[in-house]
Amino acid sequence: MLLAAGDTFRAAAGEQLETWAQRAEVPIVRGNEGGDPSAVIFDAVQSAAANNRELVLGDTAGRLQNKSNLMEELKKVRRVAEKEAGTVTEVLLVIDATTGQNGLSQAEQFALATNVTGVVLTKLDGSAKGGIVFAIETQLGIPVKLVGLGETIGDLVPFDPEEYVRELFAEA
Ligand SMILES: Nc1nc2c(ncn2[C@@H]2O[C@H](COP(=O)(O)OP(=O)(O)OP(=O)(O)O)[C@@H](O)[C@H]2O)c(=O)[nH]1
Ligand SMILES: [Mg+2]
Repeated sequence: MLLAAGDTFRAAAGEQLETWAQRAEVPIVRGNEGGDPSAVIFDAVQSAAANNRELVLGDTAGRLQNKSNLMEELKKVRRVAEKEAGTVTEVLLVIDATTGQNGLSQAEQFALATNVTGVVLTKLDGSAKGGIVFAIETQLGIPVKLVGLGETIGDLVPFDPEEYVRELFAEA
């Protein structure tokens, strides 16, 4: 595995991912702040291929789904990832549990742009329950794959639908 710091937009994003790379003991490829995220992903795929690393996990900057230039940028990331040795196997959309109904249109637009294969539902450790994922799964057919239950490395875990539903109906 290798991390690719494709969020070149937010100043601290590369730094943050660097910390996660150290925690996970995996290499990271970073680019210049404000640079083309696709270039970072391209370099990361090259580096992975050269060093026999099977998986590249690329981060991208958060964006609004109605900013068409930013959605084009995301499409380009996907195209460039597949240019040479790379194959895109998963495109994960991170949604936090406090997201309301606009999460559906968000997911729809991201799915159109990049063919999202799964949702990561974060912040389920808070009071929000993330009910928006029902609409995303039934209307768009995008499954939840991982959930976030906190801020440490062990807190991102595979989604367990039965446990989720049990928690949903548990008394507060
Ligand atoms: N409690 C809790 N905190 C979380 C969870 N997931 C992420 N966070 C925290 O939320 C904050 C924002 O996380 P980021 O990963 O920077 O969020 P992001 O979606 O990448 O944001 P942008 O890159 O700005 O789009 C950080 O302090 C994380 O540690 C979670 O599941 N539970
Ligand atoms: Mg981020």
